[in-house]
Amino acid sequence: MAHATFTSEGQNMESFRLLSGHKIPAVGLGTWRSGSQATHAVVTALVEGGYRHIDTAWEYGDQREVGQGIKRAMHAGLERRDLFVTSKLWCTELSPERVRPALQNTLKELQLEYLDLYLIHWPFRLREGASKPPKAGDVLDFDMEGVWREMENLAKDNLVRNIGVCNFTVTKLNKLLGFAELIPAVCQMEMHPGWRNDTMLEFCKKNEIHVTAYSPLGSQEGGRDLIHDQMVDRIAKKLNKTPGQVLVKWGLQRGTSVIPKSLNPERIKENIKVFDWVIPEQDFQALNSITDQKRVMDGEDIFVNKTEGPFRSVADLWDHED
Ligand code: NDP
Ligand code: 1BO
Repeated sequence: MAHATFTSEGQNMESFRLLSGHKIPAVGLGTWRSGSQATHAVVTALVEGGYRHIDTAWEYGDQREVGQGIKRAMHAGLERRDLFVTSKLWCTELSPERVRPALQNTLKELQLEYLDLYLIHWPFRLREGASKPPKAGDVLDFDMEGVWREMENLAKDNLVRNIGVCNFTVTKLNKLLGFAELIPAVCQMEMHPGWRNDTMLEFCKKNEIHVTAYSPLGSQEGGRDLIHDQMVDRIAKKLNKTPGQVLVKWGLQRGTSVIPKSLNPERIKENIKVFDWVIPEQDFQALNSITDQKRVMDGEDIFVNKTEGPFRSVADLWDHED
C-alpha cells in the first residue's frame, strides 16, 4: 500500500512500507551508465526534483559520483535519515567471505555509514575477470544460503537497513525463502508494459516482498523504445502528460516502486511529477494488453555460454519460467 508524504519542495511523494517497517520512496533515480554525470543528476534529483531515493550498484562504477551528489544534497540541507539509498552486491562477490568487504567498499565509495537497501545484483557468481560472454569456468557455483546469511549479518549489524535480491525467479525465491531468517524486503526486476513480469509480481505480493521496477522506460541503448510507442504516446497526449510520466505511473499503479534513470535535468524533474493524477482504468488496461512481451535485460551477454554452460541459454538463466 502506498503512503503519501510531502518533501521540502512541497512535492507529494508517495512511499511503500517494507516488511521491515521502513518506507521506500515510490520513485527513485536510476544511475546505471550515468558515469561522471551521476553527481549532477543526483543533486538535481534530490535538491530540485524532490527525490529521496537513489539506486546505484558497485557494477555501475559511479558510486563515488553518486556519493558526491548525496553529500552535496546534504550540504544543501537534506538529512541522511530522509534519504533511501540502494546499492548492489556484484556477481564476483557472491561468496560468503566476500560479502562484508564488498559492502564496506561500497559504503566507502558512497561516503555513507549505512545503506537503506543492499541487493544481490544477479543470482549468478562470476570469476573475477570473467569475459563477456563468459568463457568456460567463468560462471561459478553460487552458495545462495551462505551469501544470504552474510547479507542477514549485515542487516543485524545495522550496516544495511534492508536486504533483497534482483533478477530472481519464482524457483530461486522459493529456494531462498526455504532458509531465509530475514525475508528479502525487496525484489528488483525489469518491469514495463513491454515486460509485465506478472508471475513474479504476483508471487512477490503473495509473499509480502516489495517489488521495484527497473528499466521502467524500456532501458537505454539497445533497449525497447516505449517512449515512442504509439499507445503510450496516445495515452500521454490524452492525459496531458509525457510518455515518461505515463510509464512511471503505470508502475506505481501496479504497486511497485520505480527507478527511471535520466541525466537530463528537465526529464529528471518530469519523471517524478506523477502523484496528483491517475491513469484511468481503461487506459491502464490498454497498457496491460501489449502482446509483444520481451525482456530487455535477459542476462545473455554476461552469463550464457552456449557450449560450456552451466547456463547454455537465456531460458536456463530464468529457470524456464517465461
Ligand atoms: P530506463 O528505463 O530508466 O530508461 C533510461 C533511458 O530513458 C535513458 O536513455 C534516458 O535518457 C531516457 N529517459 C529518461 N527519462 C525520460 C523521459 N522522461 N523521456 C524520454 N526519455 C527519457 O533505463 P535503465 O535501464 O537505466 O533503468 C533504470 C534504472 O534501473 C537503472 O539506471 C538502474 O539504476 C536500475 N537497473 C537495475 C538493474 C538490475 O539488474 N537490478 C538492471 C537495469 C537497471 P536521458 O538520460 O538522456 O534522459
Ligand atoms: C549489468 C548491470 C545491469 C544494470 O543493473
